[in-house]
This record gives sequence, structure tokens and C-alpha cells, in this order.
Amino acid sequence: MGNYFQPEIECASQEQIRAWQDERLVKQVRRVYENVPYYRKKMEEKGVTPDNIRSTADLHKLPFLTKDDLRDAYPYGLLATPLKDCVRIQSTSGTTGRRVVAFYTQHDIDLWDECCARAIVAAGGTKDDVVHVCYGYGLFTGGPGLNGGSHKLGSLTLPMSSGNTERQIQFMCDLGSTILCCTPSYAAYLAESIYERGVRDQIKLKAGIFGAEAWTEEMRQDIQDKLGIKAYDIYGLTEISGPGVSFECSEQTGMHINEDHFIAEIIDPNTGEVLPEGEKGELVFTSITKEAFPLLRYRTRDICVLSRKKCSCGRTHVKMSKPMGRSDDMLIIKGVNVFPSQIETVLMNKGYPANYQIIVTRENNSDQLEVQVEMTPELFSDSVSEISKKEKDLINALKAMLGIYAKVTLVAPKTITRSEGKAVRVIDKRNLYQS
Ligand code: DLL
Repeated sequence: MGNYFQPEIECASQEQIRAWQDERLVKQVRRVYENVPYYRKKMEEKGVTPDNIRSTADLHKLPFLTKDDLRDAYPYGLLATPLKDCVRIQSTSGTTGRRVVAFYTQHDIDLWDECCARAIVAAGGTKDDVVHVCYGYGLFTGGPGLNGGSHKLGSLTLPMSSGNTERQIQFMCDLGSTILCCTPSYAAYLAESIYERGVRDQIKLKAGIFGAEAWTEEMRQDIQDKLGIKAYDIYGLTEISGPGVSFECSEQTGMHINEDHFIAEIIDPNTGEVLPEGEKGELVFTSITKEAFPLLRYRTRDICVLSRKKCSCGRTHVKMSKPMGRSDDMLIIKGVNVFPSQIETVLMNKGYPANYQIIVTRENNSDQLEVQVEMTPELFSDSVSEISKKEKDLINALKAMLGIYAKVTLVAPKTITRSEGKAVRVIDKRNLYQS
């Protein structure tokens, strides 16, 4: 239990942060080189030895790791400690190919819990809070991560896991949950369900810590208004530990990366070249304190911008923007790059709820984009001609945003399946047509 706003670390000077990173990187590279033959081979192929890495200025000399490497090295190939020193595994939610399995020593779990405790504190949490965790538990890192952070802080932790919305709301009312942790899509669903049951005045929530999937500023506003809370973003990935790699503070303008544990770079996803601060590109992480599964220069595929602009909360750790898409889930439709977040922005700006699905098909060798959007009960009671006017209006707004035509279908309330974890927003059927 303790105070997890750690100003001596989180508000350290840039020089101090750099000094920690330099020292930890040098040690980590040597450890990995000596203990992970898979990465040593990659370094040798690039003609790099630990002697070439004397500070973070040399980071760019190291080879990248990708998800393919993790699959090739599955399950033990990237372990840097003996398996007997590991106490836990977690795994990605990926459904295709071989799963990614990450290992943790007790030290790794302690650091991870600390990162999540910092996130809860940055959202206004204290030991007096009741932290309602409805991220999934088990192999997914969401539940265990926030659970660990809440314990570390000494808050009362409700390990709800996902699903059973009725029980979630009941516990929220009965036990006075003050901080909600779940995916933003589930938060939106909970907000809708709380409203329908007319129990909004019985809940004591003050903040939410939402992540694991992309969500827009418009969706944040909607959740904040509906639940009467402040909604904070949290980011992370299984390969680098889980949630808490970065988190939002009171400014709500990007997420501070825990730079005492992770070095972030932004690269051009096509050339691999490191980009200067402020440029948009793919986020790459090097974990400098992890023992069991320390990945060096891991390409996340998330597209972001980093900023060292002074933050009003006092924290000095670099901030990453909300991921603006993934270099691998950007859709190319009729040759045009389309990010699902652009579509969400249009829908939310037009006042639609965050229940939508993007369906891509190929007919006669031509890509077709369809956006199915759920109507609110009020909209649903409109006349057919009114609804078709609304569809036309959305088609025009999407055309202005994306530059291409999208068919819009307004569907009845509650017809799009709700997610209790990460929402399935995109159904790309084009692969089905490939021979
Ligand atoms: O989603 C870890 C997590 C759990 C983060 C709970 C936050 C809260 P994975 O399942 O390995 O881990 O998925 C990692 O999810 O590379 C991003 O593409 C996406 N992602 C995670 N957080 C955010 C976020 C967890 N705040 C992948 N905004 C990452 C947008 C996010 N995308």
C-alpha cells in the first residue's frame, strides 16, 4: 500500500530521466544479448554488440522486434530468465496465428502493479476509493493489471471481470463503486443500461479508466456526460506488460509514458527511420526494467505522436497521443486509407451512440464500404422518410471525412451486438473472396 504519485520519478527533470534510461538500457541490452539467443542472432546479423550500445543515443542501432518474431520464438524463445523464476504468464486476445505469451517474474508483476497504481492515482484515485474492475480477467492483461494497481494503492478492489451487466450495476449501487475500469465500449453500454434502469442517481462513480481499444474524444464526452464522471485513457499491450504503459492525468490531453520503465520511439512504419518528436508514426517500445520478457525496440503498430510539452499536472514523462489507428488495421478501400476512428468521429459528432459496425466487401472487383449505425429510440420513432434523410446526411458527412462513398444503414436500437471486452468494429469480408 502506498502513495503512487511519485514526484521524484514522475516529475523528474529530462536530464534525470535520460540518465536512468541510459544506465538501464545498457544493462538490459547486455542481459538480453547474454540470455536470449534469438535476439543475439538478430543483433549479430546487424553487426551490433552490447559494446556498441552506450546510451539511448545508440538505441537506433538495435534491430526491431515484431509480432512475427514473437510468434517465431513462441513460447520460450524470448525469455531472459530461467522459467523457474517466472510466476505468471499473460496472453494476447489475438484469434489468428499463434498466440503471444508474455512471462513475468515477481519483480515484473510488482513494477506492472506500480504502473497501474500510478494510472489510478492520475485519475484522482486514493486508498479510499472503490475500484470496480470489469476488464476481463484471466489471460487478458486488463483485469489483472488494474486489479494489481488498485491493491498496490490500497483501494477496495471489486474484481468483477466482464459481463453480467445486471450484476455490475447492482454492485455499483450497493458497494458505492467510485472508479470504473473497463473498455470504453463497455463503459458506453453500461452508461446506456444505467440510464435505462433509472439508477443514475444511485451510482457514486467519479472517474473511469478506459482503454484496450481506440476511442475518440467524442466518445469520451458522451461517456462523461452520461455517467457524470471524468473519463481517462489508459494504454498498454501484453508484450510490454499490459495496461499502464501509459495513462492520462487531469489534463486529459494524452498519456504519460512510464519512462523509468519504457523508452518510446516514433518511427516511419515504412522505412523504420526514427522520426523527430512531434511527428506522427509507429510507436516502438524498449522495456528497460523487465526481467522475464524484456523486449527491445518492439514495434507496436500503433500510430501516435509523442510530446514533451509541459503538462499542468507536473508530470514530466513524455506524453503519447491517443493511438490514431494501427498501421495494420488501417483499411484501404478503393485505394483510400480509412481509419475506423474517422468514421466514429463523424457518427459521434452527428449525435449517434457508439454502436456501429463497419463492413467491407468486394463486388465485381470493387471495394464496398458500409457503415451500420444503431439509432437511438427517439430516432427510431421517426418516419421512414425522416430516417432516409438522416442516412443521406451521414453519407455526405462520411464522404467529406473519408473522400469516398460509404453506404449507410441505420438499424433498430439494440441490433448491434454489445461487447463486454474489446468491440468488434470492422468486418472485412474481402479476404473471403480471395482464392
Ligand atoms: O489491450 C492492454 C490493456 C488492457 C490496455 C486494459 C488498456 C487497458 P492487448 O490485448 O495486448 O493489451 O492489446 C494491445 O490494444 O497495441 C493497441 O492497439 C490497443 N490499445 C490498448 N490500449 C489502447 C488505448 C491490452 N488506450 C493493443 N487506445 C495495443 C487505443 C489501445 N488502443
